[in-house]
Amino acid sequence: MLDAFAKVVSQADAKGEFLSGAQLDALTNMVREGNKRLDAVNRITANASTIVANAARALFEEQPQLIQPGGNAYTNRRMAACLRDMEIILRYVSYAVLAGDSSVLDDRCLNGLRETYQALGVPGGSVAAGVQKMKEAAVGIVNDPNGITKGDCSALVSEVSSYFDRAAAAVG
Ligand code: PEB
Repeated sequence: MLDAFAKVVSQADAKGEFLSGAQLDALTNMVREGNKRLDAVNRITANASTIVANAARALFEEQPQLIQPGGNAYTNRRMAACLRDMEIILRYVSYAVLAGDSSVLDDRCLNGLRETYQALGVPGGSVAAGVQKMKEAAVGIVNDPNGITKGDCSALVSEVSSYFDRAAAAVG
């Protein structure tokens, strides 16, 4: 599990080199923009249950077969497992946003997840659709101009989006 700092250190160390100017510039920028990142993590974290519930509701509206008899979210047990899975994925995305690196998401959540879903008979494409809906909700919340100092969050938002895309691609 790496963060943006540990990542460049391990890359430089593997080559036996000092950190490059470009690497230091990128990290300096990350520190300078750090409050935006923390605000984004804070907003995703504070709204996690809303993000999960709304995404799940939208997913079941779009794919009602999931909640019909024989569907993969039919019965309370499976519904609970599904909501829990979405929450787990969102939690690891929030860690990746904080770390500025996807390795925590990759190593602890996505690694082997496709195979797990195949073994369980859970449709990965539907999980991916649910993750995309969480992305839309999270981006909307991160970009909400209310109650926050206005600034350019486009780079951060595209980074946040990339972690959701990564999760969706890992199972879809
Ligand atoms: C992954 N999900 C399920 C299981 C596991 C995971 C290991 C089997 C064990 C169990 O049921 O608890 N666990 C989960 C995860 C990590 C982890 C992400 C990462 C660290 O440790 N059903 C649907 C939707 C989808 C869904 C498409 C979006 O209709 C999910 C939610 N996951 C789902 C369901 C089950 C499951 C288990 C329904 C139960 C499957 C079953 O027992 O039939």
